Amino acid sequence: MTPGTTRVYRYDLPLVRPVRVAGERLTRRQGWLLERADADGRSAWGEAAPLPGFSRETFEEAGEALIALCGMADPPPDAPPSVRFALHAARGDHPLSVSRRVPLCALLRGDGLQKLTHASEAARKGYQAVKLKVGGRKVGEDIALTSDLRSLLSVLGPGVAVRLDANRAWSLEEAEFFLRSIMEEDLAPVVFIEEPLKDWTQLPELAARTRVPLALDETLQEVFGARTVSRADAAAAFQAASCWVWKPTLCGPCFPQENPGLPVVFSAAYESGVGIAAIVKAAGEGVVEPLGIDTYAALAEDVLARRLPLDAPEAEVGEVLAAAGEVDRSKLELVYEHP
Ligand code: OSB
Ligand code: MG
Repeated sequence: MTPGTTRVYRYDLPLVRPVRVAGERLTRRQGWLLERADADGRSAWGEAAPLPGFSRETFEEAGEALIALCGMADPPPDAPPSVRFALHAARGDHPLSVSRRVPLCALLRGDGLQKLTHASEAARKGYQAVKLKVGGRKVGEDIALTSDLRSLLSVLGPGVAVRLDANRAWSLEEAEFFLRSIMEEDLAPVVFIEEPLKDWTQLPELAARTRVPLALDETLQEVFGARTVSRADAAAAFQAASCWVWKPTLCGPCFPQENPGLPVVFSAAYESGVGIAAIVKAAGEGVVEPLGIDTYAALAEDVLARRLPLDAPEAEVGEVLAAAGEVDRSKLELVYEHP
């Protein structure tokens, strides 16, 4: 690589409205950007933005690790996942196919009624998938809302798939009750439920008792991101899963060999446009499942000069990467520069 300049910046962006993640209430989003400028002045960017409530590394720890490691081409495997993601993206290698279109999933927002309104708009616009968060209300209310959503979609947009995500809210009994209740109906399809169980080691038992496909998210973060669970210990849960939800900020950038050919959903954790574009780029290299990057809509401002073109059922990888190349440095605070 031509010698150039490496810079680390801090950003702090307002959200459209506060978001609840893992019991934390976020009103702003903070993170770090890495810029590698080559001798010709071309820059490649990466982002390290640990998500409070999810990431094990703190914001400060990520910044320190990014500055310590930013000279390396390949970070050590035990570096924080958000930092590994930033370093990988800032390598700036070209994607295999920039002209590719990737489908997007709409993350349903607001209270119950607003979620249904959002879903009907998404169906009208042609989205193939919508995602409903469950587990945060009484199980009976979740069953009713899921049923209302699926009834609506079965009328409005045949072909709109429903994704559910319980973020490990339930006991085995609660999850079984919920999944059996929603299995009885013949409505818009539930393609998977992410992480229904408080105790992820019971996933094989739940899979044996129910038929709704199970997707892994937090379990992958623990195995590949935080590395608090060994691959061997996760083997049975991997077997029970029908889909992997992969968040590069929380799992690390590189999709592991262990995936036994299951569908992969690339997903976001409220990154800025720089991180979101890196996810689109990774997904554009082969994945066809609708991307879970609608967290981008929660940002009231971005670090980019113009917003990424993601407010549609599909995104063009090349257009997203072009927009992500124009970083607005007035939104950034320079914290490190070398040489
Ligand atoms: O559990 O999937 C999650 C965003 C931040 C933290 C956790 C999660 C999410 C999302 C992203 O749901 C949106 C998506 O995956 O479609
Ligand atoms: Mg999830």
